[in-house]
Amino acid sequence: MRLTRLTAVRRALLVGVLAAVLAAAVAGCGGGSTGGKPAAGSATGSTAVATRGSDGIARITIAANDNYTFVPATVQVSPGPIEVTVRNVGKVPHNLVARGVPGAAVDFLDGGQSATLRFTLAQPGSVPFVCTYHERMGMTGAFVVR
Ligand SMILES: [Cu+2]
Repeated sequence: MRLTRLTAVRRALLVGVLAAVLAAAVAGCGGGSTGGKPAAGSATGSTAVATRGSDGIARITIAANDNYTFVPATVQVSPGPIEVTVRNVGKVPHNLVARGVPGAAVDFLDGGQSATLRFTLAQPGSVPFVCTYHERMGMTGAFVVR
């Protein structure tokens, strides 16, 4: 039915706008912006620092959204253990896999779901992470270890 279809399109657009607003709000709250150096391949590049707690573990929450971006897309962290919470703030399922790091993978998350994983980034350098389902749409990011 035509009317239903239009409503669905409107809803999809609204969800997209909300996701964009939310992404902007998250980026604004992070306070970790380093002056507009977007991550490669990300239209809405954002940077945050994973601060290390008194227990020696760095923590960060990464949102995955319906714009097929991670927020933040770039996570700066010192070498050592890191606990990453991935939250799907949209409706499209996403995962997160850090390349070449054993155990650094969050399986498929449906909209509204989140998962936390802990792994170690021992060596300085850049460790890319992707949503394996949307990597080709630019849904990528990186841990910058230094
Ligand atoms: Cu995805």
